[in-house]
Amino acid sequence: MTAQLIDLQPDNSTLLEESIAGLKANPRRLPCKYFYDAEGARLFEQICELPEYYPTRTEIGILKRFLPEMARLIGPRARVVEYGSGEGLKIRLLLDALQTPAAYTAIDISREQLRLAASQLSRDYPEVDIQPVCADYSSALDLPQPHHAFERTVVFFPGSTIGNFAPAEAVAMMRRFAALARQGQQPGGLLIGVDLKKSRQRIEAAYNDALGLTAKFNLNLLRRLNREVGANFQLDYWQHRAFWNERQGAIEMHLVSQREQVVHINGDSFSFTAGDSVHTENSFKYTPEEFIALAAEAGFRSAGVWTDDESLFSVHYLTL
Ligand code: AVJ
Repeated sequence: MTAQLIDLQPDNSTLLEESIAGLKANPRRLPCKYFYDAEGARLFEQICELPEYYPTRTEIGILKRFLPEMARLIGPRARVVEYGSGEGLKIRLLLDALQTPAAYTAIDISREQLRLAASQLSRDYPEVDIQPVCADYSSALDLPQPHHAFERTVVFFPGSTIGNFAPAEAVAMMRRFAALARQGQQPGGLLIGVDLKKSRQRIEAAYNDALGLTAKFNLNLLRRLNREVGANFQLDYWQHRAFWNERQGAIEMHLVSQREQVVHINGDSFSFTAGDSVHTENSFKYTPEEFIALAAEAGFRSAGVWTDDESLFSVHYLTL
């Protein structure tokens, strides 16, 4: 039986308010968490299959190779809490490797994708207490307690989604993970995927794919604002731009206005000239040492770091 989905999802008024605040800010920005409407979630799944987009397949390779070792470090009867569960593919690898996992809380902002993933997991893992929670996890959440007894809590945050948060926000978020990892009879930990620094060429190719799916994914945010909050963006007046910002250690995605134009959203109007940009996403990359230092600020210490043969991506296990 599928557990009832707990819906803490913000409504359209939050989307409207945050978007207007971002477009009034200098520099202009829109929150990347809003990429993931049904269409955006579908486009992101397709991005993960692209030859240029190395993170997903590389992380899955690392998990497949090293999960037995990771699972030994985690220990038996764990409750797993995943932030940004998406399609629910990676959690299967983790549940398969863990010794008698007790419960799985899946948190995601994309409601229909979450509902589908949770029902498939409940069917395939009947002995695990599956709890889908639809929410924006960028601020603190009240999570449900599992129905099953568990020994420790492990937070699972794969995909390098931590890179979408600026370092200070990433520390704040990991402090919340640390508090969660203290729940249970034994101290738990954080299993987290982190994209590694590498050549500009390799990173920029991953965010400027030849098929143009990343551009579509970026532009879909404007389409969503048109549909859900009555904005009137003209999609063909905007262009996708992604570049590696060496100083920040992040790839930046922007939408660049191709001409002079005015956009209306709910009584506000926004003027753009050709070349004006709206910053839609940061994706920070870290060396293992940089990330261990960041996690230490949140109270974690490194229990293991695994990478692939090309040193493209890393998975860390951090304990309290
Ligand atoms: C959601 C963090 C995995 O930053 O690489 C993919 C999203 N943006 N292509 C990333 C994304 C553009 C992505 N993560």
